[in-house]
Amino acid sequence: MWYPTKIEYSDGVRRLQVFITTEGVGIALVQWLWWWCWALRVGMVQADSVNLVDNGNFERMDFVLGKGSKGIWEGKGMTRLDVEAGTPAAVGAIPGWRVVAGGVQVLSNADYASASANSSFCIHLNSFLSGPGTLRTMPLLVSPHLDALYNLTFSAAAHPDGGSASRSLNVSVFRKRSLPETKAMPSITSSSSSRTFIPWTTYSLFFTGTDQNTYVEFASTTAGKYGIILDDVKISLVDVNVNGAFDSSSLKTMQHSSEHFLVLKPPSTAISNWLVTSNSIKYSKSDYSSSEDMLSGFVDLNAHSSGAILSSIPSRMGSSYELLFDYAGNPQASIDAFLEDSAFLVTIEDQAQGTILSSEAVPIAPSSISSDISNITWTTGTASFMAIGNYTKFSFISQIKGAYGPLLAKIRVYEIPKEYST
Ligand SMILES: [Ca+2]
Repeated sequence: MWYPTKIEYSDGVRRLQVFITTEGVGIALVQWLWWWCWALRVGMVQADSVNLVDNGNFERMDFVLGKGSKGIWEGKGMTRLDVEAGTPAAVGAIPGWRVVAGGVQVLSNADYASASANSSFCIHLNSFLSGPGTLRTMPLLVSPHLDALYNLTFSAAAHPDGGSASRSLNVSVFRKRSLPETKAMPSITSSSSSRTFIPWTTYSLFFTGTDQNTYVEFASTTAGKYGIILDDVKISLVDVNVNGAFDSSSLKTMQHSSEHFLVLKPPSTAISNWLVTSNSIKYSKSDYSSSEDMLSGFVDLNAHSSGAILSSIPSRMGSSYELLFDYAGNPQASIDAFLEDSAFLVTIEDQAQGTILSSEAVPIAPSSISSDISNITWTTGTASFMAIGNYTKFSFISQIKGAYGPLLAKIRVYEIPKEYST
């Protein structure tokens, strides 16, 4: 069951929307709403796997709670820490966040059931000393791309220990050189006094990027000692590519060779949504250092010689898209291999007609290639195109000879919406 509630905020150009789910079904329902919402737009989407909010799940803390702990800011009662604005703890106790008004509390799951099973901490947006508090992210890890759509999700619930029956919260998105967008979230009703069965709700909002520094703020608007508890804050690019991070595959176990990769030959579709089209490539999911998201996989376009991979996305005729891809040279390759003008080609074509929409030769400077395979420096490349059909395919084709070639990771495609209405 879900509330078909859609609340729109608009400043004329940018628009923020919220979809509300009931408790319990959380992520699955958001996912479902997500597909439902997007079915009207482009048919098939998947959120980017990278969270742009540093420490969005509040699991990294710069103190220790617990009996006998000796952290810098030791928690009162040992399982709770009050963090007040204007104190050193406000900018240090919760990495990636700062308390900019009032006070908040870090709560341990030793006392309070968290929003997800593997969570140890959540945040109470009120403190006993200051009442309502305001918690703000540091600038997002990557500035959201111009006109690309982003999804902000978070879990919230009423603090179970006491307080008013109805709790409220404002969520704001701040972008440099733009007016902030603030959304008053629908009130949360206190329905449980149990610390072990907290009815968490997952919220989902959308905003568009501006290529500028961006941060997000959660401000309690609930008076008193008890307000809303918050966890699992995530911001992801709305990505129309499927499995661009290469993190889904049919390979049940990664049986690595001594060189830490699997060789895939045409017509392998072992990496979900990707087809190996030429020669052979190498795939790794855990070794080397992947781009941004350590859980993602990556490929080396060369296994024995220059290989190629292909993927396809649903597209809308006349819509513009941006393709982003992270690349690097394999440190094990001979430097001479990368002296060519082009390390690999990125070719985008309409699937039905075969019309080339974009073709780009990407060089990799030998000086940019890391010497250490555990610390690869990635570069983000871009290609843009306008779709002319319902499906658009794109290929990455190595131009390097030999057994080590261009590495690819984190391939994302986003539509540049003309209008954000659904
Ligand atoms: Ca957490």
